[in-house]
Amino acid sequence: MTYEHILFTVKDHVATITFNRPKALNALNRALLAEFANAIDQVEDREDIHALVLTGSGDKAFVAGADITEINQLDPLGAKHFARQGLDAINRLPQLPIPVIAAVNGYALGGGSEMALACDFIYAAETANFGLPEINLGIIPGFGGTQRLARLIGANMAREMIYTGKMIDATEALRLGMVNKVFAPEQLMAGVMETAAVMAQKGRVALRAAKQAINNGLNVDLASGLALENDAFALCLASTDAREGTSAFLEKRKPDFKGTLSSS
Ligand code: DAK
Repeated sequence: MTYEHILFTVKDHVATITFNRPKALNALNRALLAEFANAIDQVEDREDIHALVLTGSGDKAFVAGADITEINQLDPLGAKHFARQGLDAINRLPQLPIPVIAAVNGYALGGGSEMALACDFIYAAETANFGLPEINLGIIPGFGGTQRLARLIGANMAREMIYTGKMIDATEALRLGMVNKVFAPEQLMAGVMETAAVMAQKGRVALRAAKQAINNGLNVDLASGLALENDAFALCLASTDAREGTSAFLEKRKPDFKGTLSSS
């Protein structure tokens, strides 16, 4: 597939998807979402990709939401199709076996905030703004915002943001725990890539196990979550990486992780 609305690059085991409709502040239209889904397929299939970064083109926006021109034309059936297309793609981010960082370089509004919230964590430029302004359009967040925002920053702060549609800046997002780190705009990608590179050197089996244990554990009670962790831990010990990591420590050398199970 040739991409028109996104850029897809891979360097040093880190893939970057850049939403690339700067004239529309990188708004998510159907064509972009189809390309995004295709790029996620590639990320899932390629074992040489150990981390994924999402960001936006230009210095103004990460993603200013779903494309309002398209929403304006949606009938209920079209809305269902649009929702499925967007939700399928966005919901795959927490399921990917590798860490996903949102590098929020400007406006992350509506579907843009929801895209960032589906990532493992968010780094932001000082100039970033977050919001779920759907209420101003007579709709509600439809790509998971009511659920993921409330789980991340608490129901009351999520209610205030969603009921008022007001934006918050990067400093406030950091205070609320929505964002992990804030950077000067020109430092953002370097900061993101530094963390992505650290994660990319770890064993794939352990990274995947940690991600699944955290994400699946958040949806269940503590005892069930601890049982999930236990299973995930056992899986790590079936990997060559666990033997390599512990041997490397004892032999005082750097581990060389292969990301495979012992039997493969
Ligand atoms: N869609 C389409 N075009 C957009 C856009 C968007 N979301 N946001 C900005 N643009 C376009 C503007 O129309 C303008 O185009 P031209 O007039 O130059 O042709 C260009 O980008 C630059 O924007 P502005 O001139 O407005 O720039 P400003 O700096 O003055 O303002 C702004 C920046 C981000 C504050 C403003 O553009 C703005 O408020 N944008 C809209 C933000 C918004 O409301 N986003 C939420 C969209 S609703 C669903 C599931 C999910 C969703 C929908 C359905 N289903 C379950 C069916 C998701 C909904 C949303 O995300």
